[in-house]
Amino acid sequence: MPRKEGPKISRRAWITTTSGVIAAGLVRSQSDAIKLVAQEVPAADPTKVPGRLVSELGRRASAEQPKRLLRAQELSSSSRTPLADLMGTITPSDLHFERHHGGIPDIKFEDHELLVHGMVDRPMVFKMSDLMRYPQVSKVYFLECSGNGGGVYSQTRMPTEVTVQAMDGLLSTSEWTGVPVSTILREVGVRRGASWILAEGGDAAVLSRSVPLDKVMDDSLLAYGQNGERIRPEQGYPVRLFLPGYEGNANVKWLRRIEVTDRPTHTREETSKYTDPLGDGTIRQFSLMMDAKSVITFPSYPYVLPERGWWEIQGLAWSGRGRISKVEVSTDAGRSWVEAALQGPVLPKSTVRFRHLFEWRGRETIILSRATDETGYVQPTVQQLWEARGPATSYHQNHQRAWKIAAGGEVTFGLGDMV
Ligand SMILES: Nc1nc2c(c(=O)[nH]1)N[C@H]1C(S)=C(S)[C@@H](COP(=O)(O)O)O[C@H]1N2
Ligand SMILES: [Mo]
Repeated sequence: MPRKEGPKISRRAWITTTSGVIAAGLVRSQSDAIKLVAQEVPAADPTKVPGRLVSELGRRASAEQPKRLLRAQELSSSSRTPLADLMGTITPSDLHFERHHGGIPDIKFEDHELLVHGMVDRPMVFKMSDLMRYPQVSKVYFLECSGNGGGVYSQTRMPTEVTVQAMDGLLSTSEWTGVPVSTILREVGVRRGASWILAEGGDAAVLSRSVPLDKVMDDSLLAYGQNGERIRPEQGYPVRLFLPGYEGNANVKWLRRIEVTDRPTHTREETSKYTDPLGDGTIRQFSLMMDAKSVITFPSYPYVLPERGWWEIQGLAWSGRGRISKVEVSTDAGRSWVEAALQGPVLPKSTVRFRHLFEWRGRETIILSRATDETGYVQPTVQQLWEARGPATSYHQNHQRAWKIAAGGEVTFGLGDMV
């Protein structure tokens, strides 16, 4: 191992410094000494030098620096989770994908207010301290933007050098903590005849969406916690609406108002956008459910299989309708399928990791995955999706993905070979 030249620190200097006596001229403070030892002698046997001491906040190993992939167009911006770099199912909070229509507002926890009104007996304003007094729940759920997978390719443009992150990185999974919306709606008393709510965000986009009351009363949360700490500003601090299994857009962040109504409000986000033209002149509206989907994260572009032999295909599967019941994998371009192992626990409306060991014999092939959920819904092929939905829509692209493995081991996006 080549060693970096640097100021020499003797064992004696270190010991003297940590005991509180400053070694003359060598280091100025105890923390400097810790830094010097850690940085200047990287190749030393770690059992022969003292290690770094405690810190208030943890950090990643310097060689492990996964990053979100950014896109920004004026005020509209997004960042994508590096799915292929992660393990298990939980997304580290600083790698959760983001989608902001008007940037991230700077909201103070103490100042934030949530107004709940409309068809209710007692309109109320809740401070965060009020919301936090209600019994809280914590649940693991995925969140996916309905634009995930759209935009990267189309029927006429099928690039091969696409990463999982660029294609499907608008997907993350967290443990969300909050109070069920049903608790708060019982508090204000929903009037007979009410059937929808309008949820409104306190950001520069004032993003607002209509949600059926049934869904809201079923399993929706006012989420103020994410993976054990308060929700991040990017995810809607101090509180967001969380609708398990529903398209990302309806999960209104920085939530400031809920209006109980007897019809959908037809906001901008559910008329000009987040609707799916079906190609026959009609348009699908309120396509809120995220249908079952799976992606192979390994092997995927830009990975190169270094040698033939046994490799474990891995990926993620999820469904907004409930649990994933099985994931099948094909290693021969969809001619035959085998059931992959699911790495439990298999939670409803959450991601599950699947694995399948396959022997790569050094021949060109295409690998695919196909998820089925507990309702019997099967992830469609891209042809089935285009037939049902037409070519114009870029939302809800949940069809099977394909990776092509070349004879040399190079892995590229293989959907172009499947259509
Ligand atoms: N108030 C508000 N809520 C919002 C948005 C927004 O821009 N403003 N973006 C929506 C979209 S399109 C998605 S996909 C999700 C993204 O949530 P995340 O940034 O926590 O991943 O939030 C939704 N909620
Ligand atoms: Mo989104």
